[in-house]
Amino acid sequence: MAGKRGALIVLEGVDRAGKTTQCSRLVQALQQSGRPAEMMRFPDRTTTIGKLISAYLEKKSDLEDHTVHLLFSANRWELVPLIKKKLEQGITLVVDRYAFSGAAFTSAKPGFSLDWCMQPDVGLPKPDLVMFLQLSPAEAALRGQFGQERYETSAFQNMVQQKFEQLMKDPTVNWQVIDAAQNIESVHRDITAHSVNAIKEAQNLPVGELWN
Ligand code: ADP
Ligand code: 2DT
Ligand code: MG
Repeated sequence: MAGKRGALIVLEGVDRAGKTTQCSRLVQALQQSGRPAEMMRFPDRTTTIGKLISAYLEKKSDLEDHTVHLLFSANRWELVPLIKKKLEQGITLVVDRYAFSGAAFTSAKPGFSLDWCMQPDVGLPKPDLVMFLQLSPAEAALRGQFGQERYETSAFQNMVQQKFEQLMKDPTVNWQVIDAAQNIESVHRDITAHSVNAIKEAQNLPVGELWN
C-alpha cells in the first residue's frame, strides 16, 4: 500500500503579521512530533526566475507589471514537480506565501482585476489549508517600520488586505483566519492545531487543483 501523503499548508497575511516566524516554528514542532515537514517560501529567490523577482522587489530593476506577475506565477510552477514529489514522500510542506499573495498584490495595482490575476495560478497544487494571519495596520506598526522593498507602504498594504478579504470569500479553499495579534506562542498553538488536523484529513485524499 502506498504511504500517506504530506499536506500542503500555506500561511498568508500582510507585512509583519508573523508568517515567516510561524512557518519556521510550525516546521520545528511538526518535526519534533515525528511528522516529516519542510518549509518553502514564495517567491523562492534562489532560482533564475526568483533572482529576477528579487531584483525587482529590491528596486534594483524595473519590470512591467504584467510581466512580473507572470514571473511570480512561473516561480511557483517551476517548483510544482518538487512540491508533488515531497508530498508523495509523505513530507508536509509549510509554505510562506503562495498564489493568494500573487493575486492580492498585483490586483492591488491600478488596472488589474482579481480574476485576471488568478488565472496563471489556476491548476497549481491546491493547499489543504490556508491560514490567514490577521493583523490590523496599527498592530503591525507596533512591530517596527516598513522595510525598503517595493510594496512596503501602508497605502499599498491596505489595498492588499482588501484583496485578501475578497479571496477569502472563496469556499473552495480551506481558509482559516488566525488572530495574529496574540503573542507568538498563542498564535503557534492555534496554527499547530489547524495543521495537525489538516495533515490527518489530507493523508488519504489526492492533491487538488487550485481554483479549478
Ligand atoms: P512576516 O513574515 O509576516 O512579514 P515576521 O515573521 O517576519 O512577519 O515578523 C515580523 C516581526 O514581528 C519580527 O520582528 C517578529 O519577531 C515579530 N513578531 C512576529 N510574531 C509576533 C507576535 N505574535 N507578537 C509580536 N511580535 C511578533
Ligand atoms: P517576502 O519575501 O518578505 O514575503 O516579500 N509577492 C509575493 C507578490 O507580489 N506576488 C507573489 O506571487 C508573491 C508570492 C509580496 C515578498 C514580496 O513579494 C510580494 C511581498
Ligand atoms: Mg516574511
